[in-house]
Amino acid sequence: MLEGALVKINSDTFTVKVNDKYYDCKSRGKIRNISKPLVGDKVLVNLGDLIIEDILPRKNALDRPQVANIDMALVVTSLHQPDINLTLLDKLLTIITINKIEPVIVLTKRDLASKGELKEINKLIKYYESIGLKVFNNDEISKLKRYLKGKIVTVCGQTGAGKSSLINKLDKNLNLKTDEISFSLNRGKHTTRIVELFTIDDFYIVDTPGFSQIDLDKYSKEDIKNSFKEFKDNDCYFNDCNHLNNTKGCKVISKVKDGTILKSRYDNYEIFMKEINR
Ligand SMILES: Nc1nc2c(ncn2[C@@H]2O[C@H](COP(=O)(O)OP(=O)(O)O)[C@@H](O)[C@H]2O)c(=O)[nH]1
Ligand SMILES: [Mg+2]
Ligand SMILES: [Zn+2]
Repeated sequence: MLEGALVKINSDTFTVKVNDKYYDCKSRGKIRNISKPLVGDKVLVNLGDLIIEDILPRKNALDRPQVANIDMALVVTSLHQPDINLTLLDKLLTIITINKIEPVIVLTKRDLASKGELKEINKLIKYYESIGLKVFNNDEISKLKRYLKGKIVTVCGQTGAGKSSLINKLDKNLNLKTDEISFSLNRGKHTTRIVELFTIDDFYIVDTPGFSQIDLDKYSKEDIKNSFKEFKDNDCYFNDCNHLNNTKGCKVISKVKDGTILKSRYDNYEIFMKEINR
């Protein structure tokens, strides 16, 4: 058996890259307790009968998009069409961080924003950078490429934000369809959803259809709290302070009041904490 990378799933055909060659394989079905291999999985294949025999332990696995072993996620965020949605942005940052993936913000459609809006956006960018995030514009392609070197990358963000367009800019040969409502082919009985990891220069990237609804159900309040990096190292009166009420000397809340912590970040934190009941 040989080790390879699962780079494409088209219905029940799994394309595995072994030593730079591609093999279309089938899966044996349930492997240990994993129901289905995911794009990004490292797998052991039997090249005699083209069967995936085993899935190596995963670093992480996401539901939306369905991918494994991701190092970085580009949170593609348009300023207009669709309008920037800070709650969705923060939610994606939270989910990605909890899954031990580095989130990277990529802003698109700056050309559709007014001067005044760009001024506000620049303030936002400064804030996100101050909490340790990388922020790129979708025209900073060579800079972005250098940052993705050696990584397995996914894109995420709303439908229409410019994810496929961005990947096309990263690799001029790809020609991914843009403006696609859905990745489904053969609508109807046999709906096929293709997930594919593209090799570009020295990194891998997977395109995914967009979404606007995601839920935080499977995460805990502790996870959510820890994903807000700027809330850490604030010695609130209570060590286990959830930063949700102001009566007991909460340093986070006082920093929101004095503007050190961005109000929208705190508001979204409150929304997420209310959304889950654990
Ligand atoms: N004005 C403008 N349009 C863009 C930009 N990036 C992408 N688009 C357009 O936005 C639409 C949706 O892009 P697409 O890449 O399909 O979005 P996806 O759904 O996130 O994959 C397409 O018509 C693109 O041409 C941008 O920076 N500026
Ligand atoms: Mg797309
Ligand atoms: Zn607190």
